[in-house]
Amino acid sequence: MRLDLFLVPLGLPFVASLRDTRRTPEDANGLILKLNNQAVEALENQQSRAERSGTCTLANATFRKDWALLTTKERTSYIDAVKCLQSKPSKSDPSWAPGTRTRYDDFLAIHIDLTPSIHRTGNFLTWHRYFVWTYERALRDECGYQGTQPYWNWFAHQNDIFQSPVYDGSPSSFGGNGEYVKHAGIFVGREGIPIPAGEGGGCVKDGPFKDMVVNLGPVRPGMRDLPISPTGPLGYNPRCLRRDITSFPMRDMNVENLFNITLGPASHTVSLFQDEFQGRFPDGFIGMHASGHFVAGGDASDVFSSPADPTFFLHHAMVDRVYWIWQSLHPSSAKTIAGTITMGNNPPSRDALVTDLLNMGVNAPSIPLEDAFDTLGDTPFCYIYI
Ligand SMILES: [Cu+2]
Repeated sequence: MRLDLFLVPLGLPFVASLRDTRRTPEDANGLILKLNNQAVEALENQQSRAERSGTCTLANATFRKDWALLTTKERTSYIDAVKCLQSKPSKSDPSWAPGTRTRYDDFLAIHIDLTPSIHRTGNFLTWHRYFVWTYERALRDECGYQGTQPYWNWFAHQNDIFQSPVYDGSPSSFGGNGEYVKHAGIFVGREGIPIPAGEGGGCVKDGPFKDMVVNLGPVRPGMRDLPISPTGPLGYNPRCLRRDITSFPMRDMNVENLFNITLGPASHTVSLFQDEFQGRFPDGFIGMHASGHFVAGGDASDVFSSPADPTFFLHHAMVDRVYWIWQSLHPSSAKTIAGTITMGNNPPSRDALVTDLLNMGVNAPSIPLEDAFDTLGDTPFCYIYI
């Protein structure tokens, strides 16, 4: 595919760097780095033209970084903080979520409970932005973590996911594959796009989360051989963390799809952007957001209980990074939303509003959706991606 055919006129400041982008269209990793730089430049330009204001600026924002670029010590401190959250007692009301035992479960529980109203909805991007930020804050405030929320760069180690520092099974990773369990494969969405079974499927067998106990779910696992929780979506169902890591969904993490949603035809409106990003399952297109979940298989393949796998938060930081890039490069659309308040508008519902509240349960106060548009300014947030 010739990417230059998709180039669309943008503001003048971008022209030179876009030409530069055009010269390396074969490499998604090269493209995302250039886009990230352009996003920072765009924010700088907005700031210098006084189009941006507020207490958080580029000068005092924190940086969210690629997991691969953290030192071993930094990775270990993040992992230690996650394990700390998994050891602190839950704050959730047991009459609402009887299965929660830990602070980590409090995050899993609110995601399970709200799943039908936070995916393929008008609030998908902003709700998950606030969710990841709230988790980052809990790691820092409740578990002494000094760093920022890292992201999993999808565009490295695509052909050999087991070499990724996220999944290489080392003590400074999130562990590798599950034990081999024969199963019928993994299926995406109600449409059931098939992903072939890999060499895992059972309990994660190495790394820091080998003995992790998952207390809630599964609710609707894509790996359909996983038994659904007998105690209901928020009931107590302790078990190991399961994975079937596969490179198969990485085929959608390519330069064409990245270009399409950031600069190409699918970048022109938030509706096109988010739909293409989340996948078009009836067309058999998994898309980058869903693909990142299905790489890990197992518990991560369940749209409800995917945060059971701690890699969820690295994956969703990357989703947020792409959203942040798109917003920076498309300032006139950056504060728009599209979609309703039910998953894929099923059942049919009203349009989402920027005044709708983003609900984090016990994890943080609810905020209006419009307060989550910007990661700088006068919002709860104060970060950029590098
Ligand atoms: Cu989600």
